Amino acid sequence: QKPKPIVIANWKLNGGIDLICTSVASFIGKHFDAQIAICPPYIYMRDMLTFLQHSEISIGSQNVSKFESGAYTGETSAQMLKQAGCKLCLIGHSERRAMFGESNLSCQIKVQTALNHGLLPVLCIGENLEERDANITKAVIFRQLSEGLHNINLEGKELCIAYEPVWAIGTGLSATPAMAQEIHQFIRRELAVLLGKETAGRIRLLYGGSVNKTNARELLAQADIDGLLVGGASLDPGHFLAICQLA
Ligand code: G2H
Repeated sequence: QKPKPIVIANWKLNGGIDLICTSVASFIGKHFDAQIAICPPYIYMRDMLTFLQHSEISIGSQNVSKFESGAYTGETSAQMLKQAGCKLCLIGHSERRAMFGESNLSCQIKVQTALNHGLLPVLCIGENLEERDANITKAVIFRQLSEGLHNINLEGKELCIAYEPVWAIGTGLSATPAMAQEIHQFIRRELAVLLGKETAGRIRLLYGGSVNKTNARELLAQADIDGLLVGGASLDPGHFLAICQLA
């Protein structure tokens, strides 16, 4: 039996008051079979949390500091996010790895920090085109998992893994459902080795990379795909709503 699906919108550095208003209008009062979350830029979180407080939508962050507090200009801590009402945080998105120096080690610290403060960490992993062409996709993913989850104890805690092949992000070139399933199955197997079979079975695995309302259903139908991480298509609330209703 598959766990409850989860669909997460990642607005990245996009959105504004208009998108907040249309999203709230689209989502309020709706029931979903899946868990739905939106990760807006930090500055919009409070508005979203207030407007969506009586809805089924959770709010998440696109990043989290590895530090607790102190002289770390520009950072937002897990405790602050939790206290504000956030439920989850993305960690190690490929854009943060590629452009902001995020490493497997910093991801590991962030996963632990998020867990310590009761946030659901969504650890993002995936190979780039060069790595896929060099046939080292599985080695890259294994390393991201084993280093990113090193010494993490998930007893009584929840974790999600988002597999996002970098070549599929924002390109319109989604992985085929079969390609995604092959890697998700590999991830599930490696998680079982790293964390035990029972834990691996309850970690929800999300696919991300050019997800839209046309490919969402078939992706979700795969045995090891438990959810979706949606970027570009989530900036159109009607489109994102359609994806959520498929889950
Ligand atoms: C991958 C995804 C959301 P998009 O980054 O995290 O973006 O759906 O635009 O490929």
